Amino acid sequence: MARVLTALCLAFPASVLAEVVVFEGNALPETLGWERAGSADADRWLDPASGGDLEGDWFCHYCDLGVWAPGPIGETDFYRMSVAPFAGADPWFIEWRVATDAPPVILDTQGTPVAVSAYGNGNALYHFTITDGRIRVVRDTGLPVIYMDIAQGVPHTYRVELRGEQSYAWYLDGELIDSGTPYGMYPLDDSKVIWGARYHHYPTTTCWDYLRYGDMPADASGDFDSSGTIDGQDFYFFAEYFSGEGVDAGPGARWADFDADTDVDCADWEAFQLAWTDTVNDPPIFFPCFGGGPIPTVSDWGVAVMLLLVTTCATLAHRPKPIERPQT
Ligand SMILES: [Ca+2]
Ligand SMILES: [Ca+2]
Ligand SMILES: [Ca+2]
Repeated sequence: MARVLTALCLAFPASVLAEVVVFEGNALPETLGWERAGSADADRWLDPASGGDLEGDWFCHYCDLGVWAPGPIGETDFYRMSVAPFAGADPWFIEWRVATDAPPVILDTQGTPVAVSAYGNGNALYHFTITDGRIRVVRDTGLPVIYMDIAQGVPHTYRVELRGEQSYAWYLDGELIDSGTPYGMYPLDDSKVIWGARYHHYPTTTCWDYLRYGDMPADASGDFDSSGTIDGQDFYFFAEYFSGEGVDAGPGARWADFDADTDVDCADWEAFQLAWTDTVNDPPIFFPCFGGGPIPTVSDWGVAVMLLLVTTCATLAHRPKPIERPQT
C-alpha cells in the first residue's frame, strides 16, 4: 500500500543515482540512457498514464509478428546498458519487477519471450527467461539450466545478489531460490545488462515496474543509493520497500530495516528520520506512519492539502492486474 501511495504522490528519482542505476517504469527507457535494441517496432506505453490496470508506474510493450512473417520471431524490443562503471563492485545487486502474458509453452521451444540478462565475456552469467507461469534461469557458462514454475497472472520480483567471486544468491518474490559460488567475478569491464520482450510464436504484452542495479546498500544504513547522504532520493525507495509491522520486506529492503527484524515499518521510519542528513529539506510526511499521534503544528490549510493528497492517492491505489493493452 505504501509503495502505491508514495509512488504516485512523490517526485521520481533521477535515472542514475550516485551508485545505482534505476529505471522506475515512468519514462521510455531510451530517455534515461538505455540503448534500444531489436526491431524497435513494438507498441509501447506508460501505465497508468494510458489507462491501464497496474498499480503505480509501469513501462509496457506489446510485441506481435508485425512485418516479420513468417516468424517465429517477430517484433523485438530490448534495452541495454553497460555495467562497466560498476566493474569490481562488491557487493552488487540487480532487482526487477515484471508482469507478462507470454505463455509458458514458449519455453518448450527454447523461446525467449521476456528476458533479463546480466552478461559479458566472463564466465559468470545471470540470464532469466520469463513467461507467465514458468521461468528458465541460466547461471554461469556450462551449468545446468534451471526451470521453475511461478504463479500465473501476477507480477514477480527477481533479485540477484553478488559478492565478488565469493557468492551469488538469487531471490524470487523475496524467497531465496539458489545460492553458491559463482564461476567468476561480476560485473567486469565488459559487463552489460539487457532486458526486454519479443514475439516468439505468440504476441506478448509485458510490463515493467522497475529495474535497478548497482552497489548493494549497507544494512540498516538508510542509504539506498550508497551516496553517503540520506535524503529524498532514499526516501522514495524507503517508501517503495515499506512493508508494515511484522511483514518481511524482503532482501532488497535490508538497508531500510534499521532494527533488523525483517520488516520495514514505522519504527524503521522513526530511525530513518533520525538518520536524515539533508539540512535543507526535512523528511516528507510519510502517510503510512502519519496520524499515530497529535498532528504537528501545521496550519489548517496544510492539513486540508494533506487530506486531499491522501484521498487522491487512496483512489489511485488498488489497481489490480490484468495488464491490458490500450486501444489505439
Ligand atoms: Ca514503477
Ligand atoms: Ca543516499
Ligand atoms: Ca524493521
